Amino acid sequence: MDAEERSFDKSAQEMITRMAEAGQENAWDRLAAQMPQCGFGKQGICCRICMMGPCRITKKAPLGVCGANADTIVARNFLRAIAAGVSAHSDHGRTVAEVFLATARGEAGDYQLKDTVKLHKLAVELGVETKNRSANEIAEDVGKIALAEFGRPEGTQLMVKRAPKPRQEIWDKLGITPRAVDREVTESLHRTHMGVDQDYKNILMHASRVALADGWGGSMLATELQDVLFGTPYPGRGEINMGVLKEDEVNIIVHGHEPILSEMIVAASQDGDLLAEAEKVGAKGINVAGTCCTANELLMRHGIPIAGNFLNQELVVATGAIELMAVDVQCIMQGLANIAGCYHTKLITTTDKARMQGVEHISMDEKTALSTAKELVKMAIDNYKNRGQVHIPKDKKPAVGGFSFESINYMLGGRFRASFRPLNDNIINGRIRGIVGVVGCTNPKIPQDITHIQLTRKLIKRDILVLTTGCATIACGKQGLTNPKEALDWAGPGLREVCETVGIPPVLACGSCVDNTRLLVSCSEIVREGGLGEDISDLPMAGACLESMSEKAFAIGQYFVASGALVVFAKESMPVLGSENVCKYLFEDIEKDLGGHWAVESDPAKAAEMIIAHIEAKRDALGINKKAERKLYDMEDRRALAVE
Ligand code: XCC
Ligand code: SF4
Repeated sequence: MDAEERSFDKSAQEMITRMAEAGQENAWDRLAAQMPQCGFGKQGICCRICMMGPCRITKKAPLGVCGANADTIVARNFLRAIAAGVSAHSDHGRTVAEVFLATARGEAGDYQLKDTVKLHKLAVELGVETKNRSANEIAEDVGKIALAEFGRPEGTQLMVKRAPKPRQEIWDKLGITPRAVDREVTESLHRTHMGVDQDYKNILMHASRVALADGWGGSMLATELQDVLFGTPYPGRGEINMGVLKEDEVNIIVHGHEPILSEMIVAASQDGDLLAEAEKVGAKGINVAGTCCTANELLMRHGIPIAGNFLNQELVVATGAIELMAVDVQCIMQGLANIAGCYHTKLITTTDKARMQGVEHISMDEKTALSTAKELVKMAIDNYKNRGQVHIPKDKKPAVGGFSFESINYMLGGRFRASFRPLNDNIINGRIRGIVGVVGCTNPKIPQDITHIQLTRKLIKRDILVLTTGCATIACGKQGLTNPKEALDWAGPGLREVCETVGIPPVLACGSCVDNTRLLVSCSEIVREGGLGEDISDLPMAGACLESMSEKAFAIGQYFVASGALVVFAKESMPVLGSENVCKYLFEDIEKDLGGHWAVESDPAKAAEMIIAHIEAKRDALGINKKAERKLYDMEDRRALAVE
């Protein structure tokens, strides 16, 4: 397979070719070796839940040994995948809550409460007394409440109160308002144990509940507490792609998800003594860059450069320019150990729950975080002399990150009247047709980044504001789509006008995957602001991820659906097609229950049309598509549309 078929990104193509020449293996090669992949797995009709199995559903054998049919098996597998995704996000959230609490108690001296304004707001929301109390006292109570959310013995998640009232009522009526995060995950495993829940609709109803525990629980808490600890993001400049690596500096990659680690490495890399050490070994400086969601966290808050997304992780190491790669949790390919072994790169695991065979482990804990981070930076400096040949692709693009809920509010409304009103007005008057979240991963089954780019370009061309998170953000960033200067050329006239007035790009980088909750909060605020219906399901909005690979993506997709959105995934990454009933429910009937639904479409152009049709239908239903305002496309518009 050519490099062009593997990635849309020129610098990735360059590295893929080089790796092939050097006989080095990457995810695409391992995918090729896996072909043909298991057809049962693809359709979700393989069950390994008990030891009477494994059972596979065929025409000849339509039932498992226990009598389970395709509907049950597909639904169970889907629920388990969602529960795993929820557990990943929420365990991240819990870690943040623990560090937050330790910081409040003065037990984690290297961390601070950076955004006390947000702390106060959160405290009021959670019913914590703020009068005559220090930030630390308030934070201790907030931290305790947040930490308790994961295992609360009774009641439901507190953050669900942020959702529009009618939405909360739908959840209550269906009995799916999420309780403790841990409880919903545990119940998912219980229900899918052999011989428990065997009604596919009932199983899928719990899929919504456990996913809501993530979106309006674990992930939302992760985002909120991270903002207080590390600062709420505001727009700032950065750069994206492998060209951010420096030939003459010590390069450190932080990879994974929890800013607990990466924030400290950034701090350590600015330490005067360590900078002097770097100079001593002949390096001009210490360059920290990120990959995957950790990269998004750092771009959002510090403008730290991003070296690439999920499928770039091995390619980055193959530049030979990385002195040290520190990883924590999630989306870390085991293949990294091999490729790091081909170079001088030190790969270091830092979280006790995520170790790799044959890889050095330096345990990071909140009490000694900065000194551990300094130790890592020192290791990188010492390793600089061991560099061999280096090949760094030149490509990089300027990017703007930092679009939190707060900063969007501020950018749109201004400091003294921060408000979503201008956005609502522009949606109502049709300059902006709607909002779409383009989110998620990259997957070697699809040329890297291509769907994110093509879908995003099509949407902004049709005056749809795109909010992006996760590896999709990095894909967009590599092509200049998160940079107002370049991206506005791709935007339709209405969207362009609004973006130029406000000074934002048409594609807003909103952060990591836990930060998808910023989209939920923004949607709720749009509803609250008025004029666009009573519930999230009334909004002209949708979510899409055509390159998903992770179980976390299912969790995100399901909580968006359960919050009332249309969510489009690629056929290749939706392992439910083996059950017609499950498909019918997820793709159609679930809308009657929850107002949102799933759809599958692998072609980004068709996905764009599907989303646009959905948005226009919502606009019609809201009565904001008055006939006179409908614009007929003239020749010039048509030509502009044909540009690709
Ligand atoms: Fe992982 Fe978060 Fe997916 Fe990227 S987008 S591949 S989950 S790093 Ni979250
Ligand atoms: Fe087979 Fe049923 Fe056991 Fe699944 S639970 S492996 S379908 S016997």
